[in-house]
Amino acid sequence: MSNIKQLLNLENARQFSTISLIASENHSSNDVRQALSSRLTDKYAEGYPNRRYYAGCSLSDQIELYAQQQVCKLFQAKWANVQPHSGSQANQAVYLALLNGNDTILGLSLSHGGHLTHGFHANSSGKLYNGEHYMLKNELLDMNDIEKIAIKCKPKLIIAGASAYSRIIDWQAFSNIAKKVGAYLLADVAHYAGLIAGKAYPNPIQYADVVTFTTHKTLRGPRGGCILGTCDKIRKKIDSAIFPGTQGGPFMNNIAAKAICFEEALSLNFQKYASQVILNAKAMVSVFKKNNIRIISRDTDCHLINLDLTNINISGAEAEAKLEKVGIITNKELIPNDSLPANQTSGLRLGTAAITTRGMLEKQSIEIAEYIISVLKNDKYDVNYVDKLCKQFPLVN
Ligand code: DSN
Repeated sequence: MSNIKQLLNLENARQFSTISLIASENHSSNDVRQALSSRLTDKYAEGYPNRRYYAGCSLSDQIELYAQQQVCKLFQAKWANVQPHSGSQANQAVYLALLNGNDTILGLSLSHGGHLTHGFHANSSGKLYNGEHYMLKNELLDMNDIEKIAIKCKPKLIIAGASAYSRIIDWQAFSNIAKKVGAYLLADVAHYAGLIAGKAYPNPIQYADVVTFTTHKTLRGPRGGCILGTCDKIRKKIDSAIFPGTQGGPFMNNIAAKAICFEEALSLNFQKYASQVILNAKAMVSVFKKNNIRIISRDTDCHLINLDLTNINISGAEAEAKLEKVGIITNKELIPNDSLPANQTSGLRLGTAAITTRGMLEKQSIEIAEYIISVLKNDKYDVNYVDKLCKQFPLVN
């Protein structure tokens, strides 16, 4: 058994020498990772800026206020809570703030691309609250259908957002439905946050009562969560739901790293990055379509591509394993109305956030998609392709 330092070095080497197409992963900058390993990891700062339960927090206060200011600027929000340790804890705090036990929440079904925390029965969101779900219709969000379901189940909170939906989400239409049925609207933009920050995907801030997201996916920051809003009354409830409601001391090293990621995302370069992420995903889609591999929801408007592998007679689990052997890291994914169970799946989810961080453009995206098809179909392929590509596009920052 290797010691932990060896294992860390091996993980470094793994990331350098493989291509991550996991839609929820990215490669953070050196500055972000340096903040994570800073001495702030040692600091206790329970509470909020200027209202802490420990001494020695004046620098922590400045860092947290700066992170809040940067993220508000990035998303045009009025307030931010940058303390959530994860996206799940951000959502948990929203529910604690706005709901009573057993209230109804309405979100996209997990089996159609939703998230565990959107009311799935085995998650606390489905145990403590009554989780109702809408499904995709013809593999798209159908706002008329969602409205009918909302009228019928009278949710106290509607969740818009997904883990595996590749098209534009109509935030305004969700807001209209929420208003009509007297529900709060939560926009969970974990997947789309970086694209929204880079002005390449619509921002829900003016339509949702609360916006939650993770900072480590398309936003390319440290692993963590964040909550935004525009209404002061809701802010108070959210702040107390995070601390003391669901969390103790904030991870100040993580908050500093979030501040750096928000700063990075405010740059013009990040806007170029966000647009390129989508161009790369679209380039891949064109190759899959040409090769008769069905794209769930027909196309992509973001970093995400969901493939239906039925036409090439391979399950998502088999495809994931086969691709990992050649250095391409992906994840199996249920497709809507999948005939296979969740540990097999008929689908594979891909995302272009991490390869775009490495500097890859449409040309490489097309090549990678063609390579994936050859591997999955057992056609002839160059076993050294990934290694060469990784050397050509190293992790530099
Ligand atoms: N597990 C994340 C994803 O892969 O989409 C969501 O939390």
